[in-house]
Amino acid sequence: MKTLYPEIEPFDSGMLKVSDIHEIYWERVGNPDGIPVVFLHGGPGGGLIPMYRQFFDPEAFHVVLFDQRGSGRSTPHAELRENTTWDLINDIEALREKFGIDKWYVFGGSWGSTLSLAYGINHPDRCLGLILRGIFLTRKKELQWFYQYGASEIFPDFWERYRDEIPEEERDDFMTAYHKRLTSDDEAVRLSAARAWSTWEGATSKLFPDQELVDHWEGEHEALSLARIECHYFMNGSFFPDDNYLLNNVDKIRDIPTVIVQGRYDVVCPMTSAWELHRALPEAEFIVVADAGHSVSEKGITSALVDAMDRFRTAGL
Ligand code: STX
Repeated sequence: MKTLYPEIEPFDSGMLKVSDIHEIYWERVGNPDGIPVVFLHGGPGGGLIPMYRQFFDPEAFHVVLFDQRGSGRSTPHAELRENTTWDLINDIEALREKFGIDKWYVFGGSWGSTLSLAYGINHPDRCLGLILRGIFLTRKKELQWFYQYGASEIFPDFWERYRDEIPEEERDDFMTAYHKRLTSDDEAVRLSAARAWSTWEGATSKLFPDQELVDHWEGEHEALSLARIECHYFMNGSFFPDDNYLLNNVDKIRDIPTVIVQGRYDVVCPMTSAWELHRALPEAEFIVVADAGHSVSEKGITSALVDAMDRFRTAGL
């Protein structure tokens, strides 16, 4: 079983202006002359936490992490304008160019896997490899499962708060009902909806629910960006041209070394999507963690990810 590398501080960090309104926070950890990696966080809207720096041998890798538009320390906070998947892909390219990187490993879980796949499909020549965890293709059936009906049957206790935020007459379409509240002019309405939405995800992310994770997503700053940005992206089909965009374009990434890590009991992003990706991309290494849910901090998932990067380190040197 592998564990995280020790806590580490960035050797460099800053803000990059990426549009008339947005500036994104970025940081670099590890060895500036090492093998480049870009880290893509989840949500969208989830932002960085310091633990994300610890999957990579700091002597071997040069890791670039950033808060996606509206997330974490990026400004303006929880902003939905000029905030699409295509904007994020362009931001990844802007960071790559800023640091003079030719190609890099792309490491992402959950929404980070969605964005990694979309980036790989559009910029395959820039990818040394893809490390994908908790596969999320943001298709209607995945959103329906988590936000309308399905996961509700597995976590009926936590579901109540998510459900009760919305009056009965609007419950046939939770996504639309939440979108209305998350974009309301009334700050109290926005925040209450954001907390109900975000804690649902926090509560269901681990095989064994973790109150600390729920409390984290109760925070005003965290809840507002995660809920508003997720709902905005999902209402818009993640801005993809069609529901099956990622699987339909998998040929474009076929030659990129890829590792897929999936918790068997992932309720946020059920294993079917990882399985369908595996079937469409049998060249990729496919690792099912037998005793894990969705969270990157579950032991088996952390171990598989650290091990994948350790193996790429050897291959890359
Ligand atoms: N959201 C999937 C996702 O990207 C539907 C994700 N799941 N949990 C997270 O992100 C946080 C860790 C940011 C809560």
